[in-house]
Amino acid sequence: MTAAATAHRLEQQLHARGLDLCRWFSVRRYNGLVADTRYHLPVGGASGASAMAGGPYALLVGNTRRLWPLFRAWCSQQSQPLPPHPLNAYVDGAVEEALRAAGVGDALPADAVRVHDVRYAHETSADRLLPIQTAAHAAGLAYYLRAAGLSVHTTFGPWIALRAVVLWDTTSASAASLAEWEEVWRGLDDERKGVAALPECPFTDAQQTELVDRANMLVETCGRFRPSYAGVEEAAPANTVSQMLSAWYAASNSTVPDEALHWIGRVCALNQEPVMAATATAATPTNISVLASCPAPPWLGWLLLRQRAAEMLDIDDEHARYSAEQTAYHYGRRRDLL
Ligand code: B12
Repeated sequence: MTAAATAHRLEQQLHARGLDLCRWFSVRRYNGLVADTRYHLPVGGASGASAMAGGPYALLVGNTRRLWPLFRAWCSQQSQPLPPHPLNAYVDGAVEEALRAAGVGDALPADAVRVHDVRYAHETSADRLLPIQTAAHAAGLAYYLRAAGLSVHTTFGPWIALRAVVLWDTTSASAASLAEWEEVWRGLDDERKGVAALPECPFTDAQQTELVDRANMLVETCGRFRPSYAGVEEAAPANTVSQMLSAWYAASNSTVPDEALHWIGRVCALNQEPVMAATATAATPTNISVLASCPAPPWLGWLLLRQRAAEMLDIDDEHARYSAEQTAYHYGRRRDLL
C-alpha cells in the first residue's frame, strides 16, 4: 500500500469506529506553541533525532456525537461488568484496531515510517499528559479559548472531544519511505487550508469575556468538581435547574432557546431518579415544569458554558450537539445509560 493509501485507510478505519475528526499537524508547530518543554513531542520519533525538515506530522483524533451509538453498541457486546472507564477502553481499542487494520505498526518493515506511540487524552500521568487542546489548535481543528478551557470547531462548536494523537517515527526510515510520506503530508497541508494557518478566534471580545468570566466563576464555585479523574466528592447542588438557568441567562441578557431548555431538562432528568427521568423523557418543550423542582447537578455550569458558546457561534444544534443521553453520560457518569 502506498503511504497516501495508508493514511487514507487509517482515517477511514478511525471514522468507522466513531472517531470522525482526524487532522494531521506539524509536531514542530505544536511544540512552537508550548513553552513548557515537558509537553513537547519528539520531532523525529522515539529517539528524538530529527529526520525531516518540515515534519514530522502527527495525527490528531477526536470525535463528534457520532461516537455515541457506536460506543453503546460496543458496550452491549462486552461481558459485564464493563471496565472502570468504558469510554477510555473503547477509544484505546478502537485506535489500536484502526492502526492494525491500516497496517501502520509493527507489521511494517524496520525502514518504513511507522507509528511509534499513541498519546491518549485520558492519560494523565506526568510523563504522558498531552495538552491535546493545543494540538487541536495547531492542527487547525478547533480554536482553543485557553482562558475558558474550551476548544471550538467551526461546524460542531464545543460539541467535540479530543481523544488521541498518533505519533510517527521517521528516524530509521529509508529515504524512499520518508519521501513518500513527506509528499503525503505536504499534500495534506495544502489541501486542508486550516492546517496552513492557526485558527482564528470565532468569538467577539464581549463573548470571550462572558465565557472566560463564567469559566473563572465555575472554577471558584465548583472547583471541587472532578467528574471522572480524581473521584473527589461532588459539590452539593445549591439550586434547581430552573433557578440556575434563569440566573445564567439573565446575566447574559438573553433567554434560553426553548429547544435548548428541553434538552437541558432531559440531560438533568436523566441524571435523577428513574421516576424523574421518565417524566422528562416524556416532556415536551412546553411541558418543562419538571425543571422547577429538579435539583441542579454540580456539573450544570460546565454544560451551560458549552451551550452558551454554541449559541454564540450559531451552531446547528440538531447536527452538532450531543444527544441528551450522551451528555448525561459524559457529565453525570450514569453507567446505567450505557
Ligand atoms: C485534567 C483535565 C480536566 C480536569 C481539570 C481541568 C483543568 N482545565 O484544569 C477536570 C477533571 C476538572 C476536567 C473537567 C472537565 N473536562 Co477536562 N480534561 C483534562 C485533561 C485530561 C488535561 C487538561 C490539562 O491538564 N492539560 C495540561 C495543561 C498544562 O494544558 P493547558 O492548560 O492547555 O496549557 C497549555 C496551553 O496553554 C499551551 N499554550 C501556551 N501558550 C499557548 C498559545 C496558544 C495560541 C495555544 C493554542 C496554546 C498555548 O501551553 C500549555 C502547556 O505548556 C484534558 C485532556 C488533555 N489531555 O488535554 C481534558 C479536556 C480538556 N476536558 C474536557 C472536558 C469536556 C471536560 C469537562 C466538560 C468534562 C465533563 N464531563 O464535565 C469538565 C469541565 C471542566 C472545564 N474546565 O471545562 C475536554 C475539552 C473538550 C473541548 N471541546 O474543549 C478535554 C480536551 C478532554 C477530551 N477528551 O476532549 N478536565
